[in-house]
Amino acid sequence: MLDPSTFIVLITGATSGIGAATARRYVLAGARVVGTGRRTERLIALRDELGANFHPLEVDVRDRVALGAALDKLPESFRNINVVFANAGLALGLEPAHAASLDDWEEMVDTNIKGLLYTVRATLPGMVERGEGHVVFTGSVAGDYPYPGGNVYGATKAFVKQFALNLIADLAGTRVRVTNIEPGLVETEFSLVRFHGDSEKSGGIYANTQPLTAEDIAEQVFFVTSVPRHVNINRIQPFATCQSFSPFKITRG
Ligand code: NDP
Ligand code: 8X3
Repeated sequence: MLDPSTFIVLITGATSGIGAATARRYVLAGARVVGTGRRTERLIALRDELGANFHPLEVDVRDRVALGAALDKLPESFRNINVVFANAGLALGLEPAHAASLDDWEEMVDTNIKGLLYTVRATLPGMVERGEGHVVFTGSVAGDYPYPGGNVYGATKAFVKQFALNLIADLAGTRVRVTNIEPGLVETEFSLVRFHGDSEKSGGIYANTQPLTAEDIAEQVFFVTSVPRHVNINRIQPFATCQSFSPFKITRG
């Protein structure tokens, strides 16, 4: 397994959920982590908790200019990023397509697709030049399986899945690895965000279940990046044991 103290990790969406848990996992293992998000106070709290090996970077991934500038200004000891965890993302709404909000759709596309692309494009050349690196995405089961109301969210994650595979094709011979992690139900602030802050609705999603935790996913991110350099795990799809599939819905009459 690789020595985690050699990792300089960029995590987008480190202010909450999977990103925050992953930042903790890496720093506690001895890595240096640049953690991004829009909520500065949360980044500062993480810095207070994790110490100098965590570098907070307040930036909105939808702003490609600001993202590029912020990464260019990183202190020397955080500059040579060799693990990029492009994780920032969100679902907004669960309405059917004919009733969904176009603003919600645009924000998901801008964050989950374009923000992820900006993150990759800003960091990939350095990793290719240095001849090592790893790009990890937070995809989703929603990129594989349709469900009512998953319309644009699922489509953004299908984009991420295919982009990951195409990156693997482009990066052949560069020693830069790519993994798409595609979780099922994970209890984070995800549903609270999806339902625009309605905690009753979001609580209902996890009621009487044992969902995956953010720490479960963090462990898997850490694992896929720690395996020896000749191993590339293309995809991994962790489900909660309580989660499964439904039969096809057939409208009769
Ligand atoms: P959280 O809502 O807890 O975390 C989302 C993170 O994304 C926050 O840190 C948030 O930071 C960040 N983020 C959102 N929009 C932006 C933006 N425009 N710029 C910068 N950061 C942004 O949810 P999760 O931890 O669950 O979500 C992380 C990823 O996991 C997402 O891509 C999600 O789609 C995916 N996922 C989640 C699953 C689940 O069931 N929870 C299952 C499968 C995939 P801030 O608001 O401070 O900017
Ligand atoms: C999050 C999982 O099933 O809510 O990506 O879309 S789901």
